[in-house]
Amino acid sequence: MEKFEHEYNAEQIQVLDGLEHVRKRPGMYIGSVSIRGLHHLVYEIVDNCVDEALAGYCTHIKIEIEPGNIICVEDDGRGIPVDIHAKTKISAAETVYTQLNAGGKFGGDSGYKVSGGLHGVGASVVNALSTWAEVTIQRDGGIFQMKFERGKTVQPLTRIGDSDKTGTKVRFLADDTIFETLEYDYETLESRFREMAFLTKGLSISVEDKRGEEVKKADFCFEGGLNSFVEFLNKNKEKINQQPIYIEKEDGDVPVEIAFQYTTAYSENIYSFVNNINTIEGGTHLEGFKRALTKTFNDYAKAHNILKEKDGNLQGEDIREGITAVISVKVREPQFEGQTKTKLGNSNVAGIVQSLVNEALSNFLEENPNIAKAILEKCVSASRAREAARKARELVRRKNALESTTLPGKLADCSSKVPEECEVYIVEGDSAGGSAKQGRDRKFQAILPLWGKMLNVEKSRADKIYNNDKLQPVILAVGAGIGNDFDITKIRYGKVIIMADADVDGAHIRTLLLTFFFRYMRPLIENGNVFLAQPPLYKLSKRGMKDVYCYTDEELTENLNAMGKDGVNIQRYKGLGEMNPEQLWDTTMNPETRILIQVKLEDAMKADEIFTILMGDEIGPRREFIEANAKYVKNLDI
Ligand code: 0RA
Repeated sequence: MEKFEHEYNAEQIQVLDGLEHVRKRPGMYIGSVSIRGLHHLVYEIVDNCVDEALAGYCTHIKIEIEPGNIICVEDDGRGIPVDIHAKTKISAAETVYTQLNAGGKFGGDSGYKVSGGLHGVGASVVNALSTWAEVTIQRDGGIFQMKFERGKTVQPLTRIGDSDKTGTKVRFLADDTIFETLEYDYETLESRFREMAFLTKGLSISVEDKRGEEVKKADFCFEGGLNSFVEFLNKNKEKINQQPIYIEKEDGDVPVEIAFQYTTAYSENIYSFVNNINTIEGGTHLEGFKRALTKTFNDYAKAHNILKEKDGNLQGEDIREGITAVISVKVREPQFEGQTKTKLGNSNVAGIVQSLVNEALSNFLEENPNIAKAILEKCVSASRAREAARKARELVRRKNALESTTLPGKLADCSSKVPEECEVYIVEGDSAGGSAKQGRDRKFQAILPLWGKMLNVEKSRADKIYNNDKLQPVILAVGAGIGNDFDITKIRYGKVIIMADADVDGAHIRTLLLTFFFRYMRPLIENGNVFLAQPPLYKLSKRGMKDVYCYTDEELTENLNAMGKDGVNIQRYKGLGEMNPEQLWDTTMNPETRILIQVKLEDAMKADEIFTILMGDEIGPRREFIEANAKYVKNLDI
């Protein structure tokens, strides 16, 4: 067996400093040391394989989560080069794994390696943040292996056998002294790999979770690329055009792939990617797409007399109602801007995307007049609804101006006017509302009781929503408008807390309100202002002891074992209304003792899917979802 030369020169010492810095400030390299950062390690390694696929040399990537949370990623690419690197005097492969930013120099010649954002930090960062890592390379007729501990080489690249295959395999164990948890979430990884497979047409990605007794696995390979992606996103929706409209073209050195399809839903679902990174804040590629849609549909509608000259133009939002679209561009030197560095700034991309979409869409509309008509009918009625919504909103404004108050009558407001310290409890039902009003701390807690049947916004347009007597109080109480006009800086409360019973009706109200916030006040969720109150399920009382409240069945069992079962009275709370004001304060509203669940938006795509399933028209998917998730439901009262 041959060993590669391994010596430490000045350059090597710098390398060690670099990796030391990664371990000191991991957040700078991978965003955080939470589960997000942990998952990022895997994406980082898989991204390198995807680059090899984009360069045309890799067709299959296999990811395994082994028992003990060891990650194994294997590809069938050319294998990382094993020859001695002239400058560092160590093998190219070891350089890639130990030198910060070496990835760029060795990262294949796909040329689209990302330099901004969190991505592209490379294998060396993963190595630095791992208790150990082991890389096995097959190429040039041999099998080569190297090993590391916390980023430091413990076995330089060594030839360990012969092989006529090529490829790279990486195994690593993330460092538990750095990460909050090592427990990978299979579902999160799976959906990211599905997304990667959609974004790289024809690439096969398989993932397997071998940690538990029940092995979970999935294989992804989509010859249809983004076409398949859009079909997947729309699987539970009613389509207007049965086949997505598909564009794949390269212009000015910028490869563009776009697919979009109209559904009968009212929401707009557009996802955009640059170099396979989800650009959550959008940017120039998205702007170009939107401009092309607005212009092409307006031109077509005018030319075919669907819109008369005297009618104004359709607005962009009318034309995007019910659309599902995925836009993917590859940009050599992307500039990422915005708060989370996920907004594309390169201005030339807008024009490139716009002209490609203009051309492809106008051809499509000319060739498919029936589909064009169906889509435009929907746009026109969206436009009418928007106009009606504007009038409804003005009416609300004027009425409030006359009554010289903008607050709903049912709201029991708090005395403080400092939004950061104020909270509003949205409470279902009469008696619970009464208890909450008496039990609260009126300095900073406001109560808004809701009565009767709540509107399902998934099945209604904006005009109906403004006019709805159940939602209007919520809109006015929050005080920041709605839809495109929603202005997070105007919110009147830092916490908007939904307080509903722990039964099916309560769950229904919660879901209806969350759907409303998700579709019409999304920044409120994104900004972390929405919470769910957690009322207790049981009260245990025993003579001579303080009452104990239990919030889960596990807690009940635990406490019964602590207290001893004899002489304990167990009261099961069916609803909030069964608690007196003092109990409600103690258990659910007192910031010192209550449990609040913050509603987070981890994944807009997943959220859209769930709201569509739960609140949309189709019954089959809803039943499947409920059956599949029944095991998570703890307190089902039927
Ligand atoms: C640069 C050059 C060559 C291969 C790779 C990079 C490569 C990197 C990774 C990372 C994970 N899997 C990978 N597979 C390949 C090969 C250049 C040549 O053979 O001429």
